[in-house]
Amino acid sequence: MSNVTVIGTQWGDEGKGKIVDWLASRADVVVRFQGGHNAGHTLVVGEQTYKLSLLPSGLVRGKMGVIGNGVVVDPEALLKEIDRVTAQGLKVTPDTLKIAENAPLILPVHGALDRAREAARGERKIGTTGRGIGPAYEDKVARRAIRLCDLAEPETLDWKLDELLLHHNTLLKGLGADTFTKQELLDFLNGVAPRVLPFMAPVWDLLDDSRRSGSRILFEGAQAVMLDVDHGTYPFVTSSNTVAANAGTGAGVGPTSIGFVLGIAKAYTTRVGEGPFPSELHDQMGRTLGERGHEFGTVTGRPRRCGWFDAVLVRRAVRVGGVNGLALTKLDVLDGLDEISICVGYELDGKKITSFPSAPGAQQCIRPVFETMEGWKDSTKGARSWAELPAQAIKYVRRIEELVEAPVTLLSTSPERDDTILMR
Ligand code: 2SA
Ligand code: MG
Repeated sequence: MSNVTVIGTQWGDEGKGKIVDWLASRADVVVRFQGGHNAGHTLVVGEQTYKLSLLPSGLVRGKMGVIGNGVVVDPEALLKEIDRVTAQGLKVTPDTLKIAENAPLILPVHGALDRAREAARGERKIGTTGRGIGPAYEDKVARRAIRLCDLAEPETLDWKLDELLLHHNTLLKGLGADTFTKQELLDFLNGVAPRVLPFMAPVWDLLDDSRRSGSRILFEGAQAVMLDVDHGTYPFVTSSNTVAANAGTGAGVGPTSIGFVLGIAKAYTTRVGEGPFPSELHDQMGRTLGERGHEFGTVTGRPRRCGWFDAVLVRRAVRVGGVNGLALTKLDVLDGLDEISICVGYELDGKKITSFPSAPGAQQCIRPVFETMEGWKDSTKGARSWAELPAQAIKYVRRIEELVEAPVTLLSTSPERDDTILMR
């Protein structure tokens, strides 16, 4: 295996954690390149279940974990997560975890602003995780972020925080929320610095060395293409680029290092938070998928909205995301259903369309056009070879490949790492 980049092709929670874990055993370095602790990756290893938010999944397999500059790092959340997984028996040390010097930090003001804005939006809320992700990325682009390397120059924090607070306190006041003092933030930063700084490293340099020495790098995406700030269902998106191209920018490597792009797709569709979801099921079938698939957010515990597989959206994700092959997950959730539908197009103002519109108004009012297939009675759960799959399940997988115009290269049949079928 050369380098691999894993991205979600729907709205997140496609089961990236398990696939990344499966691939991590074949990689040397695992790199996060965007997002922050809004991600939630569940890894089941024997009796242990690890819930990771910010840490690269490879740490669970004893591989080096890298947090790239494209990630926004909440130092407090990072330390809590390190403590939690350490208590579960993992070793997270400055030798096994490296964090980019130029990674922007999430400060308590960011979470406060995120939540105050969401409350003020009322009905029009985005449904963010409330973790300060958006405001932290805004500060990066506005050139007022505090970055990890700034902790090593504490004398500069004073004026940097003045500039940052001028902006944030004005907004917080306008929203009727509590403001912050410079001293509070200084105490926060000086408090975390001694524990966080040892993980700081020139990640770009280290990854370039890895590449030259033939080490295999796995880039671990968070969220998904439909949540990409450019290509997703804007404004109901996260604040980073989730497409594979950003693995280069967000880690400090060139585009040729990204390797094979593996898109993860769930055999049906889920979404947490607000925003358009054409194939959503508001009936008993939607609830059945949610119950069988245990569809609750890893980070926030929010119930996920459920619907049929939307081939139009995944085809878009394949094309803009740069996907070479798909890993299809949670097929077993569909076991035993009489009929299964796939969204193959939409209707807008009485006309059939085969592409997802860009304008939010049109995205909200399109209606799905479904194609329905016969289901299968036998179980696919835990299948480890193609031959163990019911004929109808194979037909379903083949139809998805045709519709999304990408091969299914991996099939995941349970949360267990070894219940994975390599198709080609
Ligand atoms: P944010 O907090 O600014 O990134 O939220 C903006 C939108 O992005 C969505 N989003 C997510 N969707 C699915 N899974 C995510 N991570 C957690 C998980 C979610 C959880 O993997 O389970 O625990 O609830 C994730 N992170 C962000 C979010 O719902 C908004 O629509
Ligand atoms: Mg998740």
